[in-house]
Amino acid sequence: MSEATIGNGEKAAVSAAVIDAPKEKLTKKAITADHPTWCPGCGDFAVLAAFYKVLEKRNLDHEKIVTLAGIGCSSRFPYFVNGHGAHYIHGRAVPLASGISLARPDLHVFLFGGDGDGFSIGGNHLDHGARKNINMTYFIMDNFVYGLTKKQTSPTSPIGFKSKTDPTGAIDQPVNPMKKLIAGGATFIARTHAAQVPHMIQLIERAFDHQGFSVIECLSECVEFFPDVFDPANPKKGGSFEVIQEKKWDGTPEDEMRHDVTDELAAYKLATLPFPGVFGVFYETDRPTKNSLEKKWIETTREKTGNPSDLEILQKTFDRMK
Ligand SMILES: Cc1ncc(C[n+]2csc(CCOP(=O)(O)OP(=O)(O)O)c2C)c(N)n1
Ligand code: SF4
Ligand SMILES: [Mg+2]
Repeated sequence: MSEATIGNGEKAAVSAAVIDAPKEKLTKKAITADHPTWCPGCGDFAVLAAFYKVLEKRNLDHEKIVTLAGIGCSSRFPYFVNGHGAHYIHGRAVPLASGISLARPDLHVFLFGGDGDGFSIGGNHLDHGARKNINMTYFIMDNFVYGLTKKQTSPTSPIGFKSKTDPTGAIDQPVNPMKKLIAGGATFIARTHAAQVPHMIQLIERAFDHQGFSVIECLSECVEFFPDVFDPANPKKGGSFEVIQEKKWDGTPEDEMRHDVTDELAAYKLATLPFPGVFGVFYETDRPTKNSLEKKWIETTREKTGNPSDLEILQKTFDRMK
């Protein structure tokens, strides 16, 4: 027997055989769960394929993968990934993911959801996850409609969109996800398209490598209730997929024109481009995560109180409640 560190820093006795076992390669077969129940042609299939690819490529420890979601077609995502996961309350996935990320910083927390889940009922939670810079990778499948509930106007539906809630056409100004995320304080903000699998993979990997609240908005077509809406950004359907050229800091005159991802105002300017806009990383900055700040605070507090164990703290709390 030997010792291993568990979540709260305490030591647990584990069999040496478990520690020394060679790590098995993470295969697509191992991470695939149920057969996806999306409509044939739904953009979300491509997102799932891209995600599988990232997990395989990064060969993450299988037992450390967590996928979470709210409610919606897109939020069914965790069902299709063989790992820890939860399909949670509509709009409340960010708080759930925040708790898991803060309590178990050793886990890889991936959050998935739709435009309704993230920008409507969950819009407030999105802002707070962003400003607190809680470490997670949040992938929003934006189809400009409520798909699961069969075609209601969503916060990203364009003005004029006819739906069950706006039979004569939407009249409200849509949310601009990039602007919302910049203003909210997210530290990694990017945009992609479900018809661009290599681009999605690249962005998921960058978001995963980023320490903090990283969010990707992905235009993912609902073929059932808003077909063809993203064709203007799909070269296979006559559109153009314009990728942000990031600064290389190589001192060349062309570099002057390229985008500085650390420049918040430049990111905001990109976000004002008319639909379908541009794709890639809009903004990335380094700011301490709540995970690291909280860890420091917990350690300092523990030191001041004689380094009690979790069990002792719990016992004291119960004693106080008596
Ligand atoms: C508290 C609550 N309100 C409303 C609903 C009904 N509801 C379920 S999914 C959904 C919208 C889903 O839209 P979106 O997040 O865009 O996901 P999509 O289905 O388009 O992928 C709504 C309103 C619910 N399940 N719970
Ligand atoms: S209703 Fe739309 S979003 Fe839902 S599975 Fe079907 S195509 Fe996808
Ligand atoms: Mg939607």
